[in-house]
Amino acid sequence: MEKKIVCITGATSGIGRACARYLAEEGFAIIGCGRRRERLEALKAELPEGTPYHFLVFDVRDREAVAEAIDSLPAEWQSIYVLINNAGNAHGLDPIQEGSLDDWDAMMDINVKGLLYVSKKILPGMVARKAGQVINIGSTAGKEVYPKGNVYCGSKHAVDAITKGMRLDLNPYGIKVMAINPGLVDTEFSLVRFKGDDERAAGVYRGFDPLQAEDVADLVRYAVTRPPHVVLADVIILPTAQASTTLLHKKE
Ligand code: NDP
Ligand code: 8X3
Repeated sequence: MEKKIVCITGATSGIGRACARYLAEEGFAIIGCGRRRERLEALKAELPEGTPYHFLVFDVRDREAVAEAIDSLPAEWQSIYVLINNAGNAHGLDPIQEGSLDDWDAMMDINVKGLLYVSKKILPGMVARKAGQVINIGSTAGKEVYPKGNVYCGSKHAVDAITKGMRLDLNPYGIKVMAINPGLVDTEFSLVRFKGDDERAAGVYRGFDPLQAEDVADLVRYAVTRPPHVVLADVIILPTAQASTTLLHKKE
């Protein structure tokens, strides 16, 4: 493959999907991953004509499915240059004493262990080639904790620590490791958190101008196109109306 290859988890929606579009415009070949096959099929039509595109359908919670999917890549798709660990969601928003074990499992299994399963398959190739870039999509929830955010914040604090650990361990190989930590982004995130409750999800983004997925993708594009000696190690991106996870200036 002449073009550099980027592998994006969670490319069926929101930030991951916008990253696929923006990085294809930047000349990357795209591997899109997710569980919803029809959305991965449809993504091809959203990319600039002629963009090399391959998709992999798997659940990041299933370590064997992750391994099988990455192993199934045709030879010309195997040298992944950029890995964007983006797949993830919040599930529920409850005080700790009322939290659901299923929600907790989902967040730790997807946001933390899923990121590790995918990384475990892709990082050895980067190490062997002594080249690559990893972007972990963290969150302000990985920098602060907010009421009822307990386990989601825990999962994103884990991503923060794992990113730092990756940077230390991959440093001898010249691999860039970056964390991009968004505040409130208007995607399907809240729809998933509130289990399909459209009205409650829409309320999260009402009364201020939230980030759009494209704002985050624009930062990802900037990050992956820096010169070889520059790494955006740890960046927070917020909507202007947001000062912290708990302080948001909504219009009257
Ligand atoms: P979306 O719900 O729009 O997208 C989530 C993506 O993750 C989907 O493509 C989904 O694909 C994928 N995904 C979820 N679960 C799994 C799974 N088990 N296996 C494989 N893929 C999975 O939300 P966002 O775009 O907002 O979220 C992307 C990332 O950004 C997440 O890590 C989130 O924590 C983070 N983030 C979001 C913020 C926000 O306010 N929106 C703020 C800060 C960080 P599919 O369902 O097809 O499998
Ligand atoms: C998503 C941002 O504040 O909803 O990570 O947790 S928040």
